[in-house]
Amino acid sequence: MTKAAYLLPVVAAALVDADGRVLLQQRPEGRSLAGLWEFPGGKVEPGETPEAALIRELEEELAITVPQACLAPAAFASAPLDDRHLLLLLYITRKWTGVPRALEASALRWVRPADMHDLPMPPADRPLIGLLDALL
Ligand code: 523
Repeated sequence: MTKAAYLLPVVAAALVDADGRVLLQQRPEGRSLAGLWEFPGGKVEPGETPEAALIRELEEELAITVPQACLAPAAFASAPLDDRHLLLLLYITRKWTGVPRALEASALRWVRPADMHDLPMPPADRPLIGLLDALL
């Protein structure tokens, strides 16, 4: 029997500032996709809703709090990951409390969507740039 397709759900946020720039974080050394600039987020754990997972990840990674009502589902993209498919769900938010700090990433950067094309980004994040460019 062929192996069933296995989707790995991952949630991420486009945090948008007053100038229309979006926060990207650089994946640290020693992790998969090290050095690439990603939308902050992570895996949805078993039993978690995607929104709860994203709120948790943003607290763990950036020390910010995002109210669930401020998370707008925006787009999704997929990319092969080993023998699975990563399914990346992107939410846009313009409201949070706290100042983002790189608790897990090696660096943070506010970037205009048009300038993201020049940055190395994970394969699932890259297709989402065009949407942000059109929306922001
Ligand atoms: N991505 C990804 N884009 C993106 C995020 C937040 C995550 O492509 N914006 C990928 C990177 C990993 C997987 O999704 O392959 C899980 O992300 P994360 O940050 O939870 O991964 P790690 O580093 O905790 O787990 P490993 O992949 O095992 O290193």
